Amino acid sequence: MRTLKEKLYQKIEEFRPRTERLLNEYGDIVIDKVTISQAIGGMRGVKSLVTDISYLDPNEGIRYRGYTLEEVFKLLPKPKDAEMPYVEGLFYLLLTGDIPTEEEVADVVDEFSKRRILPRYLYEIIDAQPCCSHPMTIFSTAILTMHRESFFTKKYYAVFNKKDYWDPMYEDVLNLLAKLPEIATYIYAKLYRDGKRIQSNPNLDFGGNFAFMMGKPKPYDDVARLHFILHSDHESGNVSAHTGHLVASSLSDIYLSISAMVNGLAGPLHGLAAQGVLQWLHELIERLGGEEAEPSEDEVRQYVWETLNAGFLIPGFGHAVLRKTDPRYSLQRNFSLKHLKDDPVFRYVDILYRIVPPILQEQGKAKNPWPNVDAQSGVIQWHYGVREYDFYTVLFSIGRALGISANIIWDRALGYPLERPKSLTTDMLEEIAGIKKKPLKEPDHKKKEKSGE
Ligand code: NMX
Ligand code: MLT
Repeated sequence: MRTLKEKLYQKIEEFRPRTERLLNEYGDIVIDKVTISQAIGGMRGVKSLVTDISYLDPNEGIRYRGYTLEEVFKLLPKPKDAEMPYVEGLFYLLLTGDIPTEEEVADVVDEFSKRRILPRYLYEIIDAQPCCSHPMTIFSTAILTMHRESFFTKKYYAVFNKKDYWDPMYEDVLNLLAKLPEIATYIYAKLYRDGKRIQSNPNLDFGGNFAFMMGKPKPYDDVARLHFILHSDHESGNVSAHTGHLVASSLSDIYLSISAMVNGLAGPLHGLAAQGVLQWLHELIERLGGEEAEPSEDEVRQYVWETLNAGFLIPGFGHAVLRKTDPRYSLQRNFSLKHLKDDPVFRYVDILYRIVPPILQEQGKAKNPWPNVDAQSGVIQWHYGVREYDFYTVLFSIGRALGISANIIWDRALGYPLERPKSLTTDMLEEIAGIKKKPLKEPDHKKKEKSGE
């Protein structure tokens, strides 16, 4: 059996000529045009990034390496007695495009297990964070601090062949990913469990070990696997993926890049919405009489309108690309219907699922009125006793790091250059729009004549 790294090397060698040919023979072919509203409006829809790891169709949702999420969950190998597949198998798929065998997954499980131990200074860094720091800040800081461990950075300064950049990047990625569950659960123990940490179990897989360190019995191992796999990638244009890729494009190492990715995810319009949903839900539940109350749809409807009329967003709804219910939402909803149908908070989520889209349509602002991934993820965590919703985006980050790291290894393998788009001024846009004339520049010889030189 070839290891993941050997398989990846072969894939990279096979793939390189495709990128080289496109660049050398078809580099001038136009793929898109850019309008003024796109330039001002967050580059929505501008086709200017390349990734082969996932693709987001507005009406179908995400595919990883060409597979729909349903296929991914069906085809990837699962641990014994588990409902959800190995996270390690997902990482194998993202990196190579192949569904791994049981044996190939076992090899990656072993690789992660060997690399999971944290350097001592990380505990000190986490312990030294000031009171009330948000877990995302601590998570990002911890990852950033490990920059000193980077093989990529050390090798870069020892001068090596650009074609080999992916190799130390791969080593850094595996070292970092293996440690993320350890870092996250230590932060969780420190912030919410008086520092009472549960040591990891080296015999468990990524999801199983995470559940073990969180102190959660089955089926939380499957909850963790489902969560990490669902959040791993969403093509390249979202803030976290784009940030990770952008920072790595300056040949920053994986620690610098993933720390930056975490910071992008920590905004309320992006991953922090997972926390925002539960916060808002609890305000709603309190207002309507608590978890045991039987809320009417009309009462919930009124609350949604009040939120909108006060100028706030409905967290967990809308999307910059999707134009239908996020399939990641649907998969989590199916899991909830199976495992937590009678959970009082899920009952509210279920009502919102029905009533929010027509309200957003009636309001007429959001281009996509349907729920996104964040509208469902928190309630599952809440049900299994992870009730500190500040922590939810850390879980999102662990998943997202898998996809972005895979992308960054391929960025280095294909020699993607420094990212550097061009900016314009508002004057220039007005000139392009024809509403302002280009000021006539006085020729230099005229200026000299006037000044008598
Ligand atoms: N509630 C109220 N208004 C909304 C919502 C919503 N859920 N979604 C969009 N709008 C508004 C939006 O604020 C904008 O208003 P204005 O013209 O006054 O600025 C208008 O509708 C048009 O926005 P869109 O073009 O539909 O959305 P955009 O692509 O700019 O943003 C989101 C996409 C996801 C940022 C936006 O839908 C949103 O803020 N949703 C709530 C936050 C959320 O759930 N974020 C998580 C996204 C998924 N993730 O994990 O990253
Ligand atoms: C994501 O998973 O990154 C979000 O759905 C946001 C996006 O894709 O724009």
